[in-house]
Amino acid sequence: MATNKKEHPYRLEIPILRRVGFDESSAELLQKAWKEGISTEYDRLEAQSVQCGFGLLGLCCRNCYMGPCRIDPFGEGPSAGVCGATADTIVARNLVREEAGGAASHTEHAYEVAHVLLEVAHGKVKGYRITDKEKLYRLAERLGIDVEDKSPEKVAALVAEKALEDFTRTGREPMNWLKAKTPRTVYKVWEKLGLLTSNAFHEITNAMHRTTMGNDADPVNLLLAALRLGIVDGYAGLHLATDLQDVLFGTPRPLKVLTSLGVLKPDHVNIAVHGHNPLLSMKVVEWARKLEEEARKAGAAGINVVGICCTGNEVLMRLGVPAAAHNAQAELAIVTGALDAMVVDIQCIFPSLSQIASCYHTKLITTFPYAKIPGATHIEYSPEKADEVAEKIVREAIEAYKRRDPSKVHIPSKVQEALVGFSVEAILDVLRKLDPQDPLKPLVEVIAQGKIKGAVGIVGCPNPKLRDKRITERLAKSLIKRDVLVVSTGCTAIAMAQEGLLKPEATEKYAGPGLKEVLTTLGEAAGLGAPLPPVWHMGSCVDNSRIADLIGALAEKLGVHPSKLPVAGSAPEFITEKAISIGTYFLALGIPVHVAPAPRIFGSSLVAEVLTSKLKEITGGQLIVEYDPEAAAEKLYNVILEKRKELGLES
Ligand code: BF8
Ligand code: SF4
Repeated sequence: MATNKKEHPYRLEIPILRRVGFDESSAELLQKAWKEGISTEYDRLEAQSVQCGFGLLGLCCRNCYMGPCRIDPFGEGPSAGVCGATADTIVARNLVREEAGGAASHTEHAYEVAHVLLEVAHGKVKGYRITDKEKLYRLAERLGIDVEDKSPEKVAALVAEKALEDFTRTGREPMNWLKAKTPRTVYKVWEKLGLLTSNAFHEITNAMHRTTMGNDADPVNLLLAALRLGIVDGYAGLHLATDLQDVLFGTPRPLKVLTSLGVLKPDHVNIAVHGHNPLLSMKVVEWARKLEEEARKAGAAGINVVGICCTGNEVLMRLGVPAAAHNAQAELAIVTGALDAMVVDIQCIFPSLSQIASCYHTKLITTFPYAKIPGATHIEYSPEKADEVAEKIVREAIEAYKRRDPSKVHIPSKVQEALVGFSVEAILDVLRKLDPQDPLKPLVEVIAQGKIKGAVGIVGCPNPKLRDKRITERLAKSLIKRDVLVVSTGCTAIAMAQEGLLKPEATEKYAGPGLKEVLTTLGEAAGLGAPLPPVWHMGSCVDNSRIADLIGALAEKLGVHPSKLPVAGSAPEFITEKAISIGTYFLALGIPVHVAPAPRIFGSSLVAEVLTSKLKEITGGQLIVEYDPEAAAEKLYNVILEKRKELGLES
């Protein structure tokens, strides 16, 4: 059993844990973990303190074996690496490498989905089908495909080929998705800057190449490469994944769902799907439904699939599968002792899960050939074997259920309701009730009238370094109070759902008067009999593409560059390299982006200056770093007011 001998500040009584800032369920389970001698991410974080100052500033380079080299931020020690690389070069190179990691994650995810769509179109893979034909045809038209008289399969094949072209193109033609989905005003800016990328995989390879020892030492040139990676992440990652997943699995529509760790059921076989790729999680849900009877034979009341992280969001948004946990609660989901299997695919899966699962009867099942964890059971997924694999996984869970020790079970009682499923299509459906011909018009009007001041996308992860401050929830509340609409994706959406911010009641409780009025009108139009919630859940992290689509639609409608709109982004507790590349995509689009913790750029005054200030004149984007939620809300609000003023709108 994993123990941590050191006494830890988190090892406190539940009331104190709550007072420190943990949500009720996490507090209960942290204390259970402590009593059982299990170390969690918070213990390991403590063991890592104090974290390296060179690393935090981005001033450490390990890119060759003359190093590792470090630059002294105080100017007393070395000012260059052995090769002569300066702080500016090292910081910029490190940023590019982080983004290459992020963009590689999203693009490979999208690439795999594109392959499956092609195989489905050719009838080679039987486990999947084309679900949203309307979206498929719309997408095809946007990509310039002639769809007339073509079957869905034929169109799907052509769309999938267009997608795969964005990873294989040898010429300099811009990526298909970039051409199809970039707002015209943005496209022109990028064209001038030489940012129209052609081949996503080549761009990532080039990023690794140019940052090796003895290549690109020009920090400004490296920052342009960073923007290119953001654009690759945006189109060949986020947009491509969302679009094709909607085609295969359906575009989300509003759904009432349950969230929080309390969605685990004491009398059911509990299976958590964790990771990112819906190719697997959708199948697990399907097979759980098929094998209910077997679960009953094993003495359970049924099978309860719950979601964790982004693949959880995928099945939450499309099937209403309850979202049990965000990333910072994944370990705690096992600590409940009630989880029979946790099945994981790719990304954001802590290796610690294996060690914690070994303290219980929980089966940790890895499925992707490039994401294995020592101690886990590996059942390898492939699109051809999707059904077979999902069936086997569910059977493993039923077997594990028989070994569950009831004396070790503690499921927190709190369950929170939420309204989710705010795809752009779903939002337009609601708006169409107010204006069937011009659905965006009512939205533009309420913004112009100042009833809604603007919108902020609060996205990304919960970071254990900042979790006890609950920046995400506090930032959201503060913005809503100021009549700013919040849209959300990823784990932050789960955290805000747990806080009750995705319920109509939250509008009554937290929204400013203008926002409340608008959400009430929209809720009535939607036939909800209650206001829409003040936070709109738009999906997983790849679904940040939906936010970009909404911004793009508004910008095109008004004929302005997105940087003119009273909108901003925030990743208030981000963790991953993926968050860095998503953030850069939005910076490239011209959107102000708030983040915490500080990205590792502050070791270079040049890089910091460009991203926090000069970029405004280049793409319109601006990086804002702020750890305090109230101050962050104030800064974002001021950015929104400034943009309103520039548009000639009253504040
Ligand atoms: O892609 S929000 S912890 S699960 S990185 Fe990871 Fe962050 Fe969660 Fe989703 Ni996104
Ligand atoms: Fe040091 Fe330069 Fe090698 Fe980096 S590339 S480790 S700065 S010598």
